[in-house]
Amino acid sequence: MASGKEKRAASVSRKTKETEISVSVDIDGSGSFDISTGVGFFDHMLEQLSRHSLIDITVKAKGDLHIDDHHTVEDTGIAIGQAISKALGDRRGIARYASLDLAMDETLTRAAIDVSGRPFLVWNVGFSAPKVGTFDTELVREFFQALAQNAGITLHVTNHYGANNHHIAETCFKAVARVLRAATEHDPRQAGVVPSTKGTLNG
Ligand SMILES: [Mn+2]
Repeated sequence: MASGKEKRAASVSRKTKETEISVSVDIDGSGSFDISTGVGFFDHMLEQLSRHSLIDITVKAKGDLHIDDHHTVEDTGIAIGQAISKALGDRRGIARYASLDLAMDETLTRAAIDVSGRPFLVWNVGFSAPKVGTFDTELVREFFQALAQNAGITLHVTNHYGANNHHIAETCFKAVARVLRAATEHDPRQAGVVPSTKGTLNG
């Protein structure tokens, strides 16, 4: 019954022939970040994820950007997901579910989450251009697929409408940040209890 007393923080280092990545997260942080992936737009998105989830996130990634951004984005998603899962431990006392619609100028995007231990991504987001600046818009999905798989979360993301692809991508990160914050928050009415009739949220 020590819920809320353990520090919900973790670090993960991951090295392959394609990428070398170190990630630290603190679930109960203040949204401070130190992010460097070598991909400017992706850094900007991960900063939104930290700032609006209030999860402190440090990312140092060195990837094979001479090929493209794919490995770096996907493997960063894997490492952040693994760090979040590790930090959440047995997920005792969390709210578990959250959803919201997030507006940004002309764009509206919905995210719904179940911090269930069961990885699943439902992705209803389309882009009208293959790139934002030099960033491949299809990598937004790749990131969230890796995050959901490795964090052990069910995540549904739907873009209702939007004209600007930068805004569409950014609302995905901000909406997921907000539901991640709400669903991993301690629920005082179920302090110390795993919020599942099955008794476990570890898959
Ligand atoms: Mn922006």
